[in-house]
Amino acid sequence: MSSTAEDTRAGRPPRRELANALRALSMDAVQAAKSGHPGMPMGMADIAEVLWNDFLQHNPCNPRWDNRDRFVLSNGHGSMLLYSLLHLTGYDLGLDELRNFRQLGYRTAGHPEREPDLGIETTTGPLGQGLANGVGMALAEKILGARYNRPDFPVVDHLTYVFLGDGCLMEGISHEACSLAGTLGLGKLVCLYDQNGISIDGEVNHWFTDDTPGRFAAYGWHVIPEVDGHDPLAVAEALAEAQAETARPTLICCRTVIGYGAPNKQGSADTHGAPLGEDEIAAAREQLGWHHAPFEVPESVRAAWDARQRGTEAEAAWDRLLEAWAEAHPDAAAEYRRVMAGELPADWSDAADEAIREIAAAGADVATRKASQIALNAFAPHLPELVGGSADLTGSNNTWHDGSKAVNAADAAGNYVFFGVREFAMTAIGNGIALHGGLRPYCGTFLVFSDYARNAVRMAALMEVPNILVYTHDSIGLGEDGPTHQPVEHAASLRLMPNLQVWRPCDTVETAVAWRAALERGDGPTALVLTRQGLPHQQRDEAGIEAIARGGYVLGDCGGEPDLILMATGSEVHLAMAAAGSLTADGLAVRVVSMPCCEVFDRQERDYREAVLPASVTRRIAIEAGATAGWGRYVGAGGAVIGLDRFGESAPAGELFEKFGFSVENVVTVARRLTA
Ligand SMILES: Cc1ncc(C[n+]2csc(CCOP(=O)(O)OP(=O)(O)O)c2C)c(N)n1
Ligand SMILES: [Mg+2]
Repeated sequence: MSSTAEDTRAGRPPRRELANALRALSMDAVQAAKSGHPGMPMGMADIAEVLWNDFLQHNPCNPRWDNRDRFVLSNGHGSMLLYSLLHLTGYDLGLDELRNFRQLGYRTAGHPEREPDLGIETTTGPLGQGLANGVGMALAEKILGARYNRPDFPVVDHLTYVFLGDGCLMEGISHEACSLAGTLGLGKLVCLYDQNGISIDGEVNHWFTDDTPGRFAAYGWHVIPEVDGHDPLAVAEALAEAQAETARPTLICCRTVIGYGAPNKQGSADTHGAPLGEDEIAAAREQLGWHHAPFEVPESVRAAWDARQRGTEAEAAWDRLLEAWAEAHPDAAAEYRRVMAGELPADWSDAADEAIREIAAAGADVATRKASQIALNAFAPHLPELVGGSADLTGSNNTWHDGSKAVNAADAAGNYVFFGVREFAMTAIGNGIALHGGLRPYCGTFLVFSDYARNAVRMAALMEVPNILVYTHDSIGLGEDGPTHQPVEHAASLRLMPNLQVWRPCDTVETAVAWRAALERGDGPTALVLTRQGLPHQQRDEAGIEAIARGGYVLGDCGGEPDLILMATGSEVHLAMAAAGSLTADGLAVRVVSMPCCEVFDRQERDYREAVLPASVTRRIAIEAGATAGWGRYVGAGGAVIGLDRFGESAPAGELFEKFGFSVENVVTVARRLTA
C-alpha cells in the first residue's frame, strides 16, 4: 500500500466515515442489548476498516472458500466489531441480527466463537486463546502449502490475521504460542495489537509494563512498533510491510484510544464492557459527525463496504488456478479436495476394519500408550491429513509413528510438531489447525497435565473441533514419579465436559477402536486416556470387537442372569476379569462389562444399554483407579465403586495398586459383601 492509499479510493466516502459505521453499529447494538463491549470496536474500527477493505482476501458469498485469509478475534469481547464487519461486507447477517445482539435464538452471541457459514473463523472469550488458534491456522497453512503448492501453482496461499489486546498478551498462553510461532517461522501470521493501555481494572501500567516489542523481537518476530491505530495510512503501511515479510510472524503494535469517539468516556475503562448510555451515544454521534439513526447506514457507506463482488472475483481467480493445478497434478488435487472437505478416504472403513482385525490377531500385551502407537502406525498411512505432536513427551506419549516427519521453519512438509513444554498452546494450536481445515491434529502429554491445557479442551468441545488428545500415564499405575504426576480426578472431571469423548481403553484392540472413533469424529474432541504400564490382551470374538465402538460392552459373561456385574475401564479391566474368575470358581455368576467410553455408551439405544446392564441386576461394582465420581449412576444405590478419592504415593505401581485396593483380593471382598 503506497501513501496514495486515500487517492485510489476516489468516489468512496472517507475512510473515517466507513470506520464510523462500525463504531455506530457497535455502540448502538451494545446499547440495545444493555450489555456488551463498545470500547474495543470503537478503538479498533480504523484498523479493521483498512484491513477488511484493502487487505483481507475473503468472499462474503462463500465463507468456506478454502484459500480465504483467516481472521481471528482473540480479544473476542469486541465481537460487535466482527458482526458489524460481517454485516457491512455482505455476509448473511442482517440488521435484525445486530439489533438483537446477545439475544436468545440470534446468531450474534456475546462471544461468537465459531460459525463457519457466517465467516466467523474463531473468536475467543478466553483471552489469548485466539492468538494461539491463529498460530495453529498459520501453521496449517504453512504445512499444507509445503505439501500441495507447486511452481506456478500457489494453491495454498493466504494470511492469518489476529486482533488481540492487552489481555491476550498478559495471558501466559501468548508466550507459549508466540514463542513457538517465532521458532517455526510463521511468516504469514500477522497480529494486530490493540495497544490502548486499558483493561478492565483501569490503566494497565499498574500491572502490565512489559516491553512488548522487545518481547516479540526476542521470539524472533518481525515487530512494527508505535503505529497510530487511528491513522489509516500508517495502518496500511504497516500491513503492507507485514505482507512483505514472509520468514517471520509480524506483530503490529497499534496505539489506540479505547472507545474512540465517545467524548467523555473514551480512553477509560468505562468503555470496555458496558453500554455507553444514551447521552454519551448522542455526544459520540456529534463528535464523530455520524448523523444517522441507530442501525441506519447510508447507501454510499454500504456500497463502499460491500465486498461481495471483489470476493467472488478473488475466489473465481483462485478457482482457475486450482483447476489448472488439478489438471497438472491430479493425485495431489484429489487428496487436497478430500482433506479440505474433511472427508475420510473412500477405503477408510475397510482399511480400519482390517487394521483392527490384525491388531486383535496379534494380541499384544502392551501398555495402551504403546497400543496407541500401534494404532497410529496402522492408521496413519491412510491419513496424510494426520498431524500430531507432543508437549516434549514424544517418547513417553508414543505419538511418533513410523511415518512421522518433523515440521520446522525451513521444511514444513512434515506431519509432526515438537510443541515443546507448552500444553495449553499445543492444544489451542491444535484447535487452530483443525479450524483451518485440511489437517487432523492430535496432541500428546501426560493426563495430569491436561489441567494445563484444560480451557483449550473446553473450547474444542464448545466449538465442535475434532482435536485428538493423547493423554498417557493415566493413574497411580505410573508409579515412582509420585502424586504430582499421578492423575486421580482427571478422567472423571474430563467426563463432565459436554461434547468431549473420553476413552480409557484396556488393551490394543480397544485402543485401536478408540483411535478410530476419534478419527471418525467430526464434531468434537476426543481424549485417549492411556497407561504407562503394560496390560494383557483380552480375548473377544468378532461381535465383541464390534461392540467396543458402543463405548461399553460385555467382555466376560456367565450365561444366564448374573448375580453380579463388575465394570471397569482401562488398566482395571484385567483386574475385573481376574476377580470374576475367582468369584466364578466360588460359584457366583459374574458378568464383566468393559466401559472404555461412558459418553458413547450413554448415547446407545435403551435396549442395548439394558442388555449390557440389566436393571434387574442391582449388585454392581465399578472399578477405576481414579476418582469415584460419575460411577454412581452405573452401579446404583445397591452397588459399590472401587476408586481413588485421594492423592497417590511415590512407589512402584504394583505396590500402589495393592495398597489402594486394586487387587483381586479386595474386589472379591467387596463382591462378597455386596452379594452376602
Ligand atoms: C482468560 C480470560 N480471563 C479473563 C477474562 C475477562 N476479561 C474480558 S476482557 C478483559 C480485559 C481485557 O483487556 P484488553 O485485552 O486490554 O481489552 P480492552 O479493554 O482493551 O478491550 C478481561 C479481564 C477473559 N475473557 N478471559
Ligand atoms: Mg486494552
